[in-house]
Amino acid sequence: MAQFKEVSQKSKLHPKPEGLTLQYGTAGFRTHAKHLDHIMFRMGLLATLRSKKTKSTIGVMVTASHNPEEDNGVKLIDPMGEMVTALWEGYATQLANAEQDSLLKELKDIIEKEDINMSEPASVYVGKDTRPSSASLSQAVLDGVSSLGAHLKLSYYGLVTTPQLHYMVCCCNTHGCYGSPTIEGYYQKLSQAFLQLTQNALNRTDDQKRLLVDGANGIGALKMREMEPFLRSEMQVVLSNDGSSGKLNHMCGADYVKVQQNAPQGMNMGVGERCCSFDGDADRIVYYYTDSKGCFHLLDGDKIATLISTYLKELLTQVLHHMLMAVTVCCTKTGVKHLHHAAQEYDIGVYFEANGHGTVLFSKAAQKQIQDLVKDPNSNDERKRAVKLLESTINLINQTVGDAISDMLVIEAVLAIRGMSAQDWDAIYTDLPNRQLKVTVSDRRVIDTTDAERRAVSPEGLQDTIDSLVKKYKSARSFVRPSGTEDVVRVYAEADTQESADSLAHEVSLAVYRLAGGIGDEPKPL
Ligand code: G16
Repeated sequence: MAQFKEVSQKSKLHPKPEGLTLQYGTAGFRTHAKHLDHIMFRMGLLATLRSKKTKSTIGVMVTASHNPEEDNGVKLIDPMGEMVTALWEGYATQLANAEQDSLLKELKDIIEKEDINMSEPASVYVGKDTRPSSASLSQAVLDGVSSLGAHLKLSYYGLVTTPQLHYMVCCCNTHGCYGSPTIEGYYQKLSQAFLQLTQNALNRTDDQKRLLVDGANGIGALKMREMEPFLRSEMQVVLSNDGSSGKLNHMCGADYVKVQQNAPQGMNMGVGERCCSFDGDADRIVYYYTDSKGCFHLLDGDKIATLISTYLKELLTQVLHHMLMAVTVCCTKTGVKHLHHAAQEYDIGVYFEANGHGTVLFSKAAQKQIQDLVKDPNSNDERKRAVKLLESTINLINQTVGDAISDMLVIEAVLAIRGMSAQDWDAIYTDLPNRQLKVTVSDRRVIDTTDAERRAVSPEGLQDTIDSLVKKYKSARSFVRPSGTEDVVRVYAEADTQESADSLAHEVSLAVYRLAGGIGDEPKPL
């Protein structure tokens, strides 16, 4: 076939370094950018196959999100804007690791297994973040897509946030039902919903509308600037780390703030002022403020989930007063794809990782019920208001994936409607002092976990050691798990005081280092 001939020729321009193997991880392939050219080309091929198979538009995003600037990565976006299925993650790994001379064989194997009709048309949307390597790597994706070229619609969006690409893929495949599949359509949909919601907040001063935003020196900063005019004067954004000078994610961004429990560089925080940080591709957000004693307070994904779910519960109580409403808490493995699937099991699923990655899902039935209630002539004023608020909240949320800009607007609207400050929000509950550390080991896969990654089943003896260390401290817990995006093991510890949490985290890190093949220097006390 002519198509395969072209693949064969073009793939020589994107050769695979012999012996290099990579795994499609928590959020796609992610490693140093210099290892990724062949991966990008091949993911272009795979996205085209996935599009032919599903008869839908598929997205390919070139980004490494929170990772350092030298890294890069790629992930595929399925038709409804969700992460690609586990089966296709397997194909991605299979294709990525095929040596140069067996690439066509592996490609044909996938076509055969999936019974793909190669004369079907294909449509692929490609986007990239602001990393220096993203320009040439996204070109490699485009080469891959176009080499399987017949009946192809290839749309290259250039610089976009990851959630914007998810949104556009979903809009395209729902034929505009979810919104208009353009960046402008995204700004319009979200800003209209935001302006409708904030109409319900009376007499806000300019100070109350003010939000300090750390753009992580990434794409989120650019897109926030683009969006500002759409928000009229209902939000006063003070942007720092906007990419004009600093390095991506360096001493700034959501991951830095969450892990360091400290303000990013370059942000001038007044006492009690609301601040937030995006990550490198703007799919995560954390909030924070400092109190009058100069003490830093983090409002992470757990706090965001609490704020949004208590707000939704309040509205639903006003709308459904006589009906039973249960709030269930469910834990999954790390990775939004796991949380997303769990959230889909409910009428309304609010999911957030502590690192600030999350969104809210409304089932079709729940959305239909809310739409019917909007039209119900028998509603009293309180109920009408609550239903309208719910409707606008649904429109403001990017249900395809966690989205820093959308989440930020939801949080700002909820705080405004409820007349809450950052301190009021923080007071909903008190976090135990905690600490997160990383340990480098020679092969992080030696750590295997169970119970939503809360217990380690291998290497032998590690969990027993953790259990006995935890017993030494008050109100303590500690978990270890291999990262899905970096070559490290993550350690989490909490206890009654910061000192205890730090000491437990250090002791557990040492246990990981000793029992799981640590490399480099032994972890030092904090
Ligand atoms: C990705 C995933 C998240 C996950 C994060 C960190 O986020 O989408 O679900 O929490 O990686 O994973 P880990 O701690 O295993 O390295 P992002 O924002 O980096 O794409």
